[in-house]
Amino acid sequence: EAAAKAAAVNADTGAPTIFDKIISKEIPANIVYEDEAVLAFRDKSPKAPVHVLVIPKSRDGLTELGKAEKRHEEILGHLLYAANIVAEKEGITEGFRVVINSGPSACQSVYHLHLHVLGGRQMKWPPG
Ligand code: DGP
Repeated sequence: EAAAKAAAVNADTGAPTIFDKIISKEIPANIVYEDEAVLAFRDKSPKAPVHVLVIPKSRDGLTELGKAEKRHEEILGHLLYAANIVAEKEGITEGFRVVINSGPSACQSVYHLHLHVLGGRQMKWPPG
């Protein structure tokens, strides 16, 4: 099954990810918001009419949320606040969802912490 396959294939190795190349603008991304600490860009495989990823520009050990330490509190708050700025900019104020997949069992595939901001359609609960 898909989750088991992802768990087998993807694990946190600490290696650089594709997001480093997006941050350095080496590969293009459709950027919707940026400030000194975070970058928000459209997911290349959108799961909703609005699907934006919000990432810290400096990974600083935050390969996944499960690796968060006390020193990351400020950037974690900054990311969540930026998610709301993205939602406002995208006009999905009637409702949106923020998702963080942490680790293989959650199907995380890119090991640079990222928030998914999803909206523009009715969401279902519980997620799969
Ligand atoms: P996750 O499964 O939570 O690790 O989500 C990773 C997301 O990253 C996934 O929805 C697809 C997206 N993604 C992967 N590579 C790229 C890329 O090169 N560009 C963009 N825009 N999104 C990417």
